[in-house]
Amino acid sequence: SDRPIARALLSVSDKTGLIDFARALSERGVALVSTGGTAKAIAEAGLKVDDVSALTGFPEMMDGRVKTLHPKVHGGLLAIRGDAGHEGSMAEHAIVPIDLLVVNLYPFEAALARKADYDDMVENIDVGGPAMIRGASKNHAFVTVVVEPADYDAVLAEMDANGGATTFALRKRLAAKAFSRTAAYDAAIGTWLSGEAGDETPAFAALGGTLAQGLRYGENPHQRAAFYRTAGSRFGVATAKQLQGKELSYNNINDTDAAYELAGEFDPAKAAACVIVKHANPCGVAEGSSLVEAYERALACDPVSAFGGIVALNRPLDAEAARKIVEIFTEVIIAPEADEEARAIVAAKKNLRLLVAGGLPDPRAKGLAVRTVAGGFLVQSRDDATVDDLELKVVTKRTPSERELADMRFAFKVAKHVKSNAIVYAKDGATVGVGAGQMSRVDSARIAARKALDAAAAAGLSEPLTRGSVVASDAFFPFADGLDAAIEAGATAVIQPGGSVRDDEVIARADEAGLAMVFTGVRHFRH
Ligand code: 93A
Repeated sequence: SDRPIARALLSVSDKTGLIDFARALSERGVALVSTGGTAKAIAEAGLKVDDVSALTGFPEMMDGRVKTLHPKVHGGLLAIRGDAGHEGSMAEHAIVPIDLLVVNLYPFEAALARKADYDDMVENIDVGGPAMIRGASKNHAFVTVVVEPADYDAVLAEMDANGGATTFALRKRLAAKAFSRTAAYDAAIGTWLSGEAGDETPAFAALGGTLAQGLRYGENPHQRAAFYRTAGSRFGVATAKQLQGKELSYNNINDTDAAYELAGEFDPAKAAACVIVKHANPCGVAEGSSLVEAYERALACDPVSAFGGIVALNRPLDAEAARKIVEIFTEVIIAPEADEEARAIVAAKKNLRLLVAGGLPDPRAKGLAVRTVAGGFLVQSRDDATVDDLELKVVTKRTPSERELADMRFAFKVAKHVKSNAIVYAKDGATVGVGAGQMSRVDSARIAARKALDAAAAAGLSEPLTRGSVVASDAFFPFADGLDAAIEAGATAVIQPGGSVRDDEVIARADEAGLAMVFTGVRHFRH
């Protein structure tokens, strides 16, 4: 069971709230041990505190570089309580348990912000603090670790509610925060020193990952770049094995990721699926009874853009599909696997990169999506919503047919992976027009329809391929004009999130034109 906190070690650079916290601990019978400056501040407030040098039997030395780096400190933090061996070592070496560690680190980030000189920066690298934080955090089964004043009250509140002890739940949460803190701290140091050393590569790693591949350059030749793999990767481009072809470029990897993530939306047990991507947007997506059929239908959507594209498949590459794909210039093929015959066919194209990922990406998997902004970064959970899990609400007089419903689901899956504003026309499990990345939704709708006209002309058809199609929109139509473009193109059904203040207008327009429309209630912005 949780043991009452009997001894706390406090060592803080930021002394905000320190005295109140130390007093509160003291009042609860907790013995206080502290490093130089912290002990001085506590003693000056009239509280009883022991110097850490009394505990270690060593003076703080080397300008404070060595003050807590001692087995009496680390043993007290790391010992497993109740373990005969550990307790024996404690007894033998007169090590006392430390139940609460309160540390905030040398202000390295603040020194960075005030552009401190090199030596000052180096002196602001805390070593003993992170070591204690990591020890206490590892031993969170017994030890409470606090790395910022904002958590002082939570500790006191739990102590009061639990006879002087904290709960395992709080200790675990605080330990998680503590490891994140030391990681961010070291990342800041690594980034600064990388800049000083004139090589950003270690700084990239400091973002959290292991180097998967050095890259010749980034999005453009004057940018440096590298590819990192993060722990616990799902199946995807980072886990893929390149069987052949030229070295992957930064843009290849980015596009391959876009393509394969979309391929993962389609259950291989239900149908074969093929995605063709250019500049991180799908220019053709289709299902089929075989991969080759899926590929040919995907290609038909926009054969001009597909040139030099990335092809992603949801089933192992077979010979028939491989033979067809190599007919036009393709940068990358990615699939869960590739059979021997398919590999041999692709091998005839020396430059063509063939990647096998070992499995399909799981669209429902949890994960983080990160992007940088000037001076910081944005983090969000990945878009793990899939239309298969959503309840579709019919909002028009007409209910969609089964065929329309299937196409709407298909189109909405594709729209999720198209840069906003996204408009996707689909028919019989294949895209027939994709409008991506426009600043107005109506432009995306028009562009998608025009591309469908081009594809029809190229195929020698008199009718645009959007006739009798369904249309998906990644976000609601703010005005009825976006719908007008779809009606004009010949769409018969619409899938969209809904939620516009003008939904009534949009629904009325759909009813007028005899369209069926469903709302998903979920938006798929992608920027
Ligand atoms: O120079 S250190 O890396 N060496 C140490 O052994 C050590 N132990 C604690 N820095 C060390 N600390 C840090 O000192 C703490 O992380 C805290 O930021 C600071 C508190 O020092 P003082 O109590 O003297 O103000």
